[in-house]
Amino acid sequence: MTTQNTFLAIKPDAFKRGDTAGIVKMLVEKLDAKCVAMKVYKPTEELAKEHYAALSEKPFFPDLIQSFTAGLILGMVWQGEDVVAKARDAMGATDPEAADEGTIRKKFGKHIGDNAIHGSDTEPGSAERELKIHFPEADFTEIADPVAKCTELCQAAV
Ligand code: DAT
Ligand code: MG
Repeated sequence: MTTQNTFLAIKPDAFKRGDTAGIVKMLVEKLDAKCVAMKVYKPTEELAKEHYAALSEKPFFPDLIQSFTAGLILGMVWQGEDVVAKARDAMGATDPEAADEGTIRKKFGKHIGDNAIHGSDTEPGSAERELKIHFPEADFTEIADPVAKCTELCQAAV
């Protein structure tokens, strides 16, 4: 078991609903990991297309890019043992209707196109690729209270 980093992001729809702190609280409770970076930003179309490049041939790709660029997101890096898979478990299935009780997408997702949170998948190299896209500065330091930091950043952004 080695320490990993994963990229997680609260998507624009959930950000707009004011769900950021509630989701970060669930990450704190479920991941047993450190949050080492957090920022609020609005993805450009270029960034969104690079982020979701593997899905560019899917019929839902235009809608996906539209929704990911529709507003602010809370991007985060979490670090810990096996954190990529732990975050996928905490998120739940891609479609909130299929997600297990107690998962983030079950609680905060509305439908497959509005599923509240992104997390790197467990394929080798996936998290590293996304971290380079979203956090090229790679300035990672433990955030003592991720919920408080989230509240501070989100209040300042709106
Ligand atoms: P995940 O976000 O669980 O890793 P994914 O990488 O397969 O899922 O897809 C990325 C996003 O694309 C997903 O969060 C929501 C959207 N998406 C996936 N499948 C979809 C579908 N069949 N219809 C509409 N949107 C879809
Ligand atoms: Mg994915």
